[in-house]
Amino acid sequence: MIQTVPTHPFEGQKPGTSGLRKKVTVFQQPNYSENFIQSVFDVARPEAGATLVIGGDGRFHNRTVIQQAIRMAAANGYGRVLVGGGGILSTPAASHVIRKYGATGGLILSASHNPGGPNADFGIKYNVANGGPAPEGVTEAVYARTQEIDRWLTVDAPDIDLDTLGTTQVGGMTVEVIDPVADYAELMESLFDFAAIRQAVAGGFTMAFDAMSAVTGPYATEILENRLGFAKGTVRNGVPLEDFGGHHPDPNMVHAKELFDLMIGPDAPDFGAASDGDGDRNLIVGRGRFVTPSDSLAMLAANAHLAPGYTDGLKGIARSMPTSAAADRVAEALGVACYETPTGWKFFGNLLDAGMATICGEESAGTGSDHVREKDGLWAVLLWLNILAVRKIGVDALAREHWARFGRNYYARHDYEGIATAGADALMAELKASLGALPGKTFGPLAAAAADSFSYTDPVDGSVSTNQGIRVLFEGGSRVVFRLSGTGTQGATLRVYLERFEPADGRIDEETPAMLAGLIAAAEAIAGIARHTGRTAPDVIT
Ligand code: G16
Repeated sequence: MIQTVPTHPFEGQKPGTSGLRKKVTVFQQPNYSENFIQSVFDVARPEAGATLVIGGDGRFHNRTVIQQAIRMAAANGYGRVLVGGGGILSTPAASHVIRKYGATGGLILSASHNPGGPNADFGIKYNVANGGPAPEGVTEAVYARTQEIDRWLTVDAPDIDLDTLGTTQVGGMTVEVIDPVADYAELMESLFDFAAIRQAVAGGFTMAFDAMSAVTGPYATEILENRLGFAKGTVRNGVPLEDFGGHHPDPNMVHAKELFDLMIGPDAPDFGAASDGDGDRNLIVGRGRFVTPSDSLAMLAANAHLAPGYTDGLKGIARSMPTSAAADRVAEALGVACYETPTGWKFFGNLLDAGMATICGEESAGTGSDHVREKDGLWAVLLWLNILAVRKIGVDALAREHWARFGRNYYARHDYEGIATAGADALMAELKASLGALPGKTFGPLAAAAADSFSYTDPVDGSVSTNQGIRVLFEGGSRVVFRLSGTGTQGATLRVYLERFEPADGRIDEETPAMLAGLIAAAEAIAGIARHTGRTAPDVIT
């Protein structure tokens, strides 16, 4: 059946770093989701019989869009859809399923760490055959298609039962409802030394994992409690809820405060971790020791060879530009390349496919490797557990040892959320115009050494991405970076990334806020944040 779009309902938004993200009410408009999904299919042009993976983070509206997408896939010539039981597939699990079963792509229904519920956010991401987010060429083509589309295709078929594993037919297409956890758990077991972790657990090693009522609950329960032997209750908020229990499923010190408070309090277990809405982000906090995502990347890279999946060492490390340079020092010590990419996981895909990098990370709590083509929250947790179990060391001791060898990059990100777009644009434009005058200027004890607008040339396909954030580098390796978010759903979000480097023989045992005070003042002097945004303090500090 061909459905003709009566008017043009698409409130255009260039798909950002993670697909299309809007309020649920926007997706509920007639033709809205269908228009976007059809545009994806029109661009993907699946060969007859191709396999499509569908799953989401369980948020409100997930099941509705899954049923729509299944009928549309049948009408668009797909031969098989693999859909996660209950409509569930974490983003990294979806990436793995796409790769493992040779699918041509997958629809991941999630607004990641944004809140869920009838009045909150929803999203649709399209991943391609390598399991990774659609590259810019594809997202641009999908966007262009949404601007001209005038019909979508569907078949007349009832909803399928998403809660019973097994195979059914929809309009001549096979739909398999698969166990969302099994393939992923098997992959993790192949990468990590589960026996060593089990032994540590048997020896009294304890942890708390906060699934934030989001998608990782079933994965964490199966892997941590059932397979690794952690006590029942180790996984908290382990049942995915459509509104994430009213919380913001973003694993940082603000939104995972309960876990954070536990870990710095007197009853802390040995290890604490959390993941986000769709399971690709991670928070790592040891007893009394928060590990910044940038440090986590560096520490994992320095010790990855202790896990069976990485015994051959790393081919290279990649980090997004705003992520601290801690990983660069590890790469140097290992004698491998370190790539600096724009923000967004899709930029790692080519490096991973080409075998140029093994481990990647972003300051926004994303870490992962070439095992899939997405960042992977539980993967990071398991690599940490593997390293701690083999080395018989705690998080704090490992961090201190790391800094004593490589030096320490004190780090924080200040977010100014929901600011007026005009003010945000003016701030960036003014900043860009002033870059030439910055080198040589001093801000208290800080002397600016260089400043630029970051652009990236992909070493694999030569594509160029410009305007990826403003970098101001100071003498001695400290930095401030200014960037506008590409994933917000209201107004603009300004991100200010602050990084102070202290060499191994410097002040490596101080409190972060005090160490960054000078940089915060410099950022204000350089960019006029209060003048442009009307804000004197950030909304979120991570
Ligand atoms: C933010 C982060 C990025 C991340 C992106 C998507 O983007 O800063 O590092 O890649 O979210 O993350 P997720 O896949 O978890 O939604 P932005 O543009 O808002 O800074």
